[in-house]
Amino acid sequence: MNGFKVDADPYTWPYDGEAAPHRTALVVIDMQVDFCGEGGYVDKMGYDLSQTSRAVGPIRRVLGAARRVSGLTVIHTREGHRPDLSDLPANKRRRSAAIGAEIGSEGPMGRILVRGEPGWEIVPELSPAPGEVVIDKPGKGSFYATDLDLILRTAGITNLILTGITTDVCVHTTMREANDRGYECLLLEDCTGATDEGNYRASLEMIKMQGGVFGAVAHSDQLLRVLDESYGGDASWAVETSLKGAAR
Ligand code: C5J
Repeated sequence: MNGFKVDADPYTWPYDGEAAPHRTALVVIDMQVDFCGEGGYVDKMGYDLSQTSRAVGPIRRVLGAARRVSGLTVIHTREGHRPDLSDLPANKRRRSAAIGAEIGSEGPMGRILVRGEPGWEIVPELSPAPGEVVIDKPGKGSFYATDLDLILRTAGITNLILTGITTDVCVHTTMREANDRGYECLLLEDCTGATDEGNYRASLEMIKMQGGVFGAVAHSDQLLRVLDESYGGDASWAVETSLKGAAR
């Protein structure tokens, strides 16, 4: 199958010409109730949920398109800790307590950031489909203390299209980790959000400096358009949905 390239900033992605679907993964980072739903961790900390939940619709459209491209891998991640909190560093616990949302404490969506609790679940709109990879991670980066790198290398994946929340924390950490490991990364700017608008904007700028120090940034419309052009009708329903209704 032919590859595709995306009109991105500061360069046409990927750097080496075309992304073949079988060498590419869409990574959806931490789209959990705890980060974008009522009663979750971010809500308990008092941040504006609309800043993170705004990514749900655009990611849904991209997921729909990606699932129709044969050979393209979809990966979801979830941040969370074991119920006995044995994988929760003391400083992380202390900081969460300081802002009134102690990890492991009871909240409206169950124990905050604990695996298996309602708040830890991925929001229903973006539920993993059967066969999609789900990575459980105790930290901010998706590579730390997980088998993500092993899974990607075993599958021969070299290109990562990143989406998810939050832009300045788990998404940026993952992009930096991936970049250092040689993965070619593209972040979809409307498929991510931070708890602070200034941090969101700064995060995008940081990626693009120095010729794309961590990779490239594009709007999801650019990707949807190119998937439609490259793979025919497979992704066209998503393009139509996006271009007609996109709330940005
Ligand atoms: C945070 C994340 N912000 N998924 N986690 O604590 O970005």
